[in-house]
Amino acid sequence: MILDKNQIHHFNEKALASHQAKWNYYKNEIPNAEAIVQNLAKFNVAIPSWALGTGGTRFGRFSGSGEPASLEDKMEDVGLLHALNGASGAISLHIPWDIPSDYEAIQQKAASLNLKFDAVNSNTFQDQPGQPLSYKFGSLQHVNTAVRQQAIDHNIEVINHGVKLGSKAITVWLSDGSCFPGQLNFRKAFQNTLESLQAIYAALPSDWKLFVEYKAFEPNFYSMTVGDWGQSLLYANKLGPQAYTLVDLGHHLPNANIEQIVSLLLMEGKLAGFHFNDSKYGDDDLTVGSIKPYQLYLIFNELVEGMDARGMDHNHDLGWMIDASHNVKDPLEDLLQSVEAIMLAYAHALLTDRAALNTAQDNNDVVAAQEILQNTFRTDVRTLVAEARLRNGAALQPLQFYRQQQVRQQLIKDRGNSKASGL
Ligand code: RM4
Ligand code: MN
Ligand code: MN
Repeated sequence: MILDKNQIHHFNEKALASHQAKWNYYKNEIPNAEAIVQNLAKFNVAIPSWALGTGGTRFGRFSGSGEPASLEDKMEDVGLLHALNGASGAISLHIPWDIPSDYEAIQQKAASLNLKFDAVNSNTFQDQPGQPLSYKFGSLQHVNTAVRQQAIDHNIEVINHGVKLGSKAITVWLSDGSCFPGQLNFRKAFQNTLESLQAIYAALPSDWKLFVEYKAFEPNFYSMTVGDWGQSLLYANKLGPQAYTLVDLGHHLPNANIEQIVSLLLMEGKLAGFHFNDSKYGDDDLTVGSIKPYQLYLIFNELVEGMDARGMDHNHDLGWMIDASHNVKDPLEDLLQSVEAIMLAYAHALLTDRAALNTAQDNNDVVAAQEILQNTFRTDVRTLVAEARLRNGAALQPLQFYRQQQVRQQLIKDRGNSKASGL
């Protein structure tokens, strides 16, 4: 389903007068409102192909309807999101779930939907039908060289798919680890993983990046071989300048200070980017900003501060992606909420009075520092985000548009009860 931009335009007209009144107020109220809107209008967050279908848990999966069944459908769904919010102009593919049959046709489709291909993802956390060797006891860490080689070859194949689509990065997330004390020799598992990653790194085109994603636990419950940012950074540093640490918000132990982790990774020039989601207990994959919006702002505050300190381009120099999968929501509605939450946090970070915060920090004025952050967070920036959408020709109120125009019902009509492939 391809959205007609005139429909969006028509829809916006009804909300325009009220929006203009708010924008006129906020552009006088907020000192750098215009600059913030310009930054927001340039910002894009990639959508992972596996977030477009209803996810499941190990207890079951309650599929939705009208879900995308093919890569083409998935791209159309992201195209829909991008038309609605003007900030979802990239899709991230997972191999082997999304192997294109005709690269040229896929590239043309991407161009027609105004989409780019974000990082490609490898999958050595499942066994695929017909796969000769099993990943039950790990992939890049495996005690058997042949299993490691199979996993290396898969990652190189993923890079080759990505090259043909114009991706510029591969994300390696490993489920490797152990479930019981004594199962693994930690040092050997690390060394095997490092050597395997080195073989993958050697196959990287010179303008590519390799993202090493860490996760504290699950599916292994005693040790994870890339378990935290320290281990990921060890690999990234040993691999070389094209390797970076990728932060997935849900991959930390509860209460981890993610904003501090981000700040130091940026300082070292080793932050790859983000997988956004939110969590209450673990890797819950809840909607970003739905549980801890203040933490999301604090993270963005460090991101903007650190990127500006290094003269980095906010939109291009880090990888921004959502990584979530839901059981109880329409995935497209959820993704609209996700992008909105990210844009709000980014707007708040841009709004933060950096000079005043520096002064407060230099004077040990704890109260002033806290006031600056909390006043910023309590400022309503929704109108700025809407204004950025309007300038991009997107919908002033994406979710309302989606519901009023009955987009899901239309998708069900077009696709029937199809269920997304992937997770
Ligand atoms: C994992 C991890 C990866 C993604 C898979 C589907 O939990 O976050 O980024 O490849 O899920
Ligand atoms: Mn992730
Ligand atoms: Mn995850």
